[in-house]
Order: sequence, then structure tokens, then C-alpha cells
Amino acid sequence: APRAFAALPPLAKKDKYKVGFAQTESNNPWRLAETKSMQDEAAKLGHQLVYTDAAGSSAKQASDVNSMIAQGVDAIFLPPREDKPLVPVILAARDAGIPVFLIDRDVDHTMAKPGQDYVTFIGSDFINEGNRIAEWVVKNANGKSKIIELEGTTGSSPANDRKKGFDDIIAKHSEFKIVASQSGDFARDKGRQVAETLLQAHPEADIIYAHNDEMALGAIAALEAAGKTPGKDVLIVSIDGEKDGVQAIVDGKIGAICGCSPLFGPKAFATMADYAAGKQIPPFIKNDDDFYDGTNAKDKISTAF
Ligand code: GYE
Repeated sequence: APRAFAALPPLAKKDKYKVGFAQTESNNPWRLAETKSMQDEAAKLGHQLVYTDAAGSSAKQASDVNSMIAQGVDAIFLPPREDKPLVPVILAARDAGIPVFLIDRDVDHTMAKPGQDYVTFIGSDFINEGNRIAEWVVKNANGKSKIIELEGTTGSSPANDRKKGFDDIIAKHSEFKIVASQSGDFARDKGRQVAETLLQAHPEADIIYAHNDEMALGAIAALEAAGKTPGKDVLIVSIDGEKDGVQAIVDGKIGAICGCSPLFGPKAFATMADYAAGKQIPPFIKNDDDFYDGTNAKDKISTAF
């Protein structure tokens, strides 16, 4: 039977570790950039990386983590696809003596806690991302006011918090109205399909807020197929800062993007080393986000992923 730890399991100080990285999916540039960053840093430091791809399934991601536990990895890096279904395997890893570091997505803190059940959450402040995009919309909408919101993966921490951060600011400005809000699962084609349906139901919509660039690019395709001009008839804003997204700002199709870096490798492995060295790890290690709009997109595109 696994040994139950009252607190976080320790990590022995070693030169080389065998580390699990249980990716959620690989269907977009953000995920591919994150995986490459993790693999590059592991290779640079000489660690063995056990990599799995859950292909968009929380159930598969949970079984991937279970097999990492069975293999006896030293530590696990996990971006939990949704904020509840991965909690049992996070607790199972803890009980097996394997510290878990959450990267890019967090879990529901009523079910598992950083500093107790897992070491920390490393990632962006998604509420702040939603706030910043909403504030930009309030300033730059130029009379446009009817918003369609394309939400990320249902039950994922970035979708929950990007919605809250945006909706809270918009609620304070009575000239704006969110006419529809639905999940496009952070995916380009799903975003296109959902945008098409919502635009048919709400032809008056003149702003689209997408929780990531992939869905914004899907919405651009839906608008163009409907004979509308993105950036002119409909103002589009999103989050991430992938190359195609920043290029769409340069092309006048997207108004603004709040950046969200996928390059976790150096910070993730440095945090693991600090933990092994016995340093105090804060429960939230915040990434700073870039911001792109017409004033800087051309200059910054070379740094986009
Ligand atoms: O914004 C999105 C990806 O969890 C922060 O997930 C991440 C988000 C990112 O699929 O594009």
C-alpha cells in the first residue's frame, strides 16, 4: 500500500532525475511550444523526461499520471486539463512520495492545496488576463458593444478565470452586453463552429472575446465565411500571443491579445531544484504576461511563439 504523507513528499538532491511531464493535448502551437520548452530544458540539464500526451482527455491524462507513479518517477510536472478530474491522481502521487508541480493550469483549491498536496502552481494570473483584455475593450470599442464570448475548455482553470476576469469588468460598464458565451474547447475548429452558430443566433454581435488565439482564428474564419470583415464589422480580442495571432493584429483582424507564455521549461526545472535544495516554495509562482495591440504587434511578432 502507498505510504501516506501528512505533508508534501520530499525530493532527494540528485544530479539527474527521471521526471514525468503529462501533457494535455498537442493540437495547437501553444502546447507544442510548451512541450518543446520542457524537453529542451530537460535535455540541457541531463534529466530523463517521461513524456505523455493525453490527446484532450482528462481520463487519459489521469491514467498517464498513474503510469508515471507506477514507473517510480522522481517528480511530476502536470498541466491538469480540468480542475477537478485530476485531483485524485495528484493525491495518489503525493501518497506515493512523488512531488507534483502544476504548470500552466491549476486545480480546484477546495479539493487540493498547493504547499500541501502539490508543491506549487506555476503559471499566469488568468483573472488578470481577463481584466486586461476587458479594460482594453472598454477603451477601444468605439461604440461597439454586443459581445460573443468563446470560452476555453469547460472546467479548466484558465477558462474559469479568464471568464471571471473579463465578465467582472464588463459588468461595471452598462453600455456593454455579453449576448452569448459558450465553450470552443480552446481549439481552432471548435471555435470556428461555435462562432458560426452564435453569429447566426446573434447577428447584431460586434465584439468577440476568445479565451485563446486558436479560437479567435477560428472566429475570423467564421466571420469571413459569413461575409463579414474581422477587425471592421467585428472587433476581436484574445489571449496567448501565438505567431498567427500577433500576425492577425498586424493584418488588422484582431484588436488586442494578452500574452500567456508557454515557455515553462527553465522555471519548472529551477523550481524543482529549489524544492530539492529545501528552499521555501511559494504556492503560486506567477508568470508575467506580455500585451499586444496595434501599437506594438509589428515589433513584437519576432518574439511570439
Ligand atoms: O492559453 C491555451 C492552452 O492552460 C494557459 O491552454 C493554458 C491555455 C492556453 O490550450 O491556448
